[in-house]
Amino acid sequence: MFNQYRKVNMRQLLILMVALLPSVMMRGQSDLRLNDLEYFERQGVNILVFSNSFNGGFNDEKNSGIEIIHHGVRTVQGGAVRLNNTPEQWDLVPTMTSRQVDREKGTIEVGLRYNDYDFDSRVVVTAKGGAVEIAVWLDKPVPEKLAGEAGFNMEFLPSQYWLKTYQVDGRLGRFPRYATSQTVTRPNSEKPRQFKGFKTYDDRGTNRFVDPLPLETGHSITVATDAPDRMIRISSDDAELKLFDGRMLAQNGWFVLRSVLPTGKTGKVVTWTVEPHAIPGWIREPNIGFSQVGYTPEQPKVAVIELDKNDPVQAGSATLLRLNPDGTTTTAYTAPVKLWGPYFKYNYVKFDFSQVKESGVYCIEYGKTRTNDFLIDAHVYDKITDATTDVWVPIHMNHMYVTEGYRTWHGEPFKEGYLQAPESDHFDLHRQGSTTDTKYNPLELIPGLNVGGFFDAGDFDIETGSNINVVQNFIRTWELFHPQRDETFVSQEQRYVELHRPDGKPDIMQFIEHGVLNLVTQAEQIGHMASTLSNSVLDNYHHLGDAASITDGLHYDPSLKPYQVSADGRSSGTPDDMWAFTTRNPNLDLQAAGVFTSAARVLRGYNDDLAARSEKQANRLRSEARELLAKRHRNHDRQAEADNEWLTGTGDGNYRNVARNLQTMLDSIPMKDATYKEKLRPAVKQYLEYIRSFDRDNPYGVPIGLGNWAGVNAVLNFGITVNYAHIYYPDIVPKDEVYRVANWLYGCHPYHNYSFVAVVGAARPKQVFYGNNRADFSFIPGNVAPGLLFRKPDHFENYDDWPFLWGQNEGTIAGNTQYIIFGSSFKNIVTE
Ligand SMILES: [Ca+2]
Ligand SMILES: [Ca+2]
Ligand SMILES: [Ca+2]
Repeated sequence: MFNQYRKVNMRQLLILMVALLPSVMMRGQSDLRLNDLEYFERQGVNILVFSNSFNGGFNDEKNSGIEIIHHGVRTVQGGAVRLNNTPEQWDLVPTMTSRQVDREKGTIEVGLRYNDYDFDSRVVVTAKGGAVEIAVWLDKPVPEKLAGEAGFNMEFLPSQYWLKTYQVDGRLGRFPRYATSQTVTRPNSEKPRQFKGFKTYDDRGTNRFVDPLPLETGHSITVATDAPDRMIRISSDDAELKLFDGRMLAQNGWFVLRSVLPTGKTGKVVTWTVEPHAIPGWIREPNIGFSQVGYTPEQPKVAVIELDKNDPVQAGSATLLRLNPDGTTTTAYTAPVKLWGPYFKYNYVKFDFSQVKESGVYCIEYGKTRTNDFLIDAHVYDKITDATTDVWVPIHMNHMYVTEGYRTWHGEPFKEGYLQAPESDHFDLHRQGSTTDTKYNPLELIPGLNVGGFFDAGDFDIETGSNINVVQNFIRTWELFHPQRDETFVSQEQRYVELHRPDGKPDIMQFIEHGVLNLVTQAEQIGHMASTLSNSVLDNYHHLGDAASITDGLHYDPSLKPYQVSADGRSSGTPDDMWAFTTRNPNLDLQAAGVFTSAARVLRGYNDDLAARSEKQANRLRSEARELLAKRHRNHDRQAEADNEWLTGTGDGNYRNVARNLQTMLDSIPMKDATYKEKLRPAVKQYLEYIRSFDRDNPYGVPIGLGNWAGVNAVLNFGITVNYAHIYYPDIVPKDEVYRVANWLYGCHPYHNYSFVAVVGAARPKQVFYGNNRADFSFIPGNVAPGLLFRKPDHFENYDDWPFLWGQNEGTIAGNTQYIIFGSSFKNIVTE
């Protein structure tokens, strides 16, 4: 069968096209064409023009502007008028003011604006044969303040270009594996403003910022001269092209190609011709999605095969191969694949090998593509939560020294504690209102907050909402499963955690205690819940490395000079202390009260003092919050009524409504009488419809998120609800339904077939993504990736060679603790 990724010669291709594939001939033309989805397309090349625009929240997320998806991988983005040689995440981004698509002319034009500088430009992209022309137009000259700073930039993904060669005006070079090019410093006064006036750098009192020098300068460049799938030719007659290494300033920087806009000029000021090489007849290798963890003998086993739209799907079949202990490989099962159909840019077929039940080592073959091996065995799911509970979670314990064998994961962070945040319109979506809502003055130390709590993964703040979720997840895990597992030594007295050292106490109880310690202390010291305990300065928010080195551990004393340390060695003039953001939010207080009540219940007999403190704060916060909310004229009763309408059948309840509410209802079954459970039955029946609606929605049968965050939380929530619907109503929701989310997590998903859970029993887990090790190009065992990030209009991706994109690669403390519930309940069902 002709269905694999191959570099075929044109003659072979023509024969095949004529014989088999009239549709390939239509699409195989070498010109870029503006397609119905408003991007430029030829086989192997997609050029997107602001299908994804810069979003204000986190500024440059390396997901926007002009982007190139090159032979299936998004390797270029950030094409826009920018104000820096190598923009960092918090440098200003342009607002897209207009986007016009002219099909007749084959152009896309976007208007870009920098409000801070009253600076407008237009970028016009036009298809010209196999290339696009990108032109920057100005109606007014570049503002004086941005002269020499504003330019047109495009950014190249380092992990796809490093060690590949480039050629600039005939001179050869190689993209460096690590950033080691040259820089200069310039006065801060010349630096274009950054996000809300914050600074990404600590200039150590020099009043100067670092500016990278170009690796090369010229009028024509070919990148990846040695790799046809990555090769791009770019030339400009009217502007100089400069190649920079964005990693000089920030590890998450990309290679940047840039032309500075001329000053004093209007009209068409910069013109580039950009021609991504297309491998003739390129067809993407099929992505065979399956569970890398494997399958139990009796469970349904369906691989989903993702196919290039130019890959023929008719009449194909797939084979399950058995790898025998004597070194031979035999065919265990062969069957025709079943067409599911198109979903966004690819076609999907399914291969059902459920009838193979013999324990053993297998792999799947489709055409010339063969997967890695996997197991069919009764025990494949036995250890799916161990890495998360034993490794990932303890490493994310804040205010502790955490060690494992010979390795210290981090020292004790934030020894100096937290200051009352002053009024601030801050970064990371935080804000402190005009009053503190506390007895503390701005920048006064709030005592005792540096205890307990969990890092918010890629950053090191205590997001209170997430920490509440985390404690709730642990409490649920404890109350449902009572896991006695003890693989972690935790001493609050020594502020010391050691992995793989049992200490006679169940780890989950210690995690609950650790989370509650921070939350209760917040309630006691602040009087209510902080929205977050976070960084005061942007130059330590983006910290990479040991959390203990984020701040200097010394109290900030404004009477000292910056970087000066007091004679007694206990304070410094460096304003790096973390802040507590304390604007009162009674809804958050109510959530905390809920978790304190549960915490008091489970901690009683384990840590009576903390249980009593929890209960006291629960009662106080609850009554105060209700009073505050009543004053704000919120009508809770009406909301509760609306939430319950679907249950009694008086509302407009359809199954999506049910989906929103069912988990809460299932959770209360143990507390209610039998009639309640009976009353829920129609809702559970509707929920089964909802579960099965995903079989029509997409080829993978789970809710797939299309937002800026890939959405593993929604998938896990779905999985947990399916599990509990099955546990309480096995006659309505059959056991076969519970495997959907496990399949998705462990490799049956678009783009690649790696497990989203680091190291978990999987033959091919993801290897590059992060918790609090963002720059390590590695993983922390047990981490769960957000998953498949959707880029408009039709592209899913999950890089496994570039960690930094939070929407696809940042495992979070809330998501990972949800995974523990999902995994624990799933294991119980499977082994029942
Ligand atoms: Ca955060
Ligand atoms: Ca323990
Ligand atoms: Ca300090």
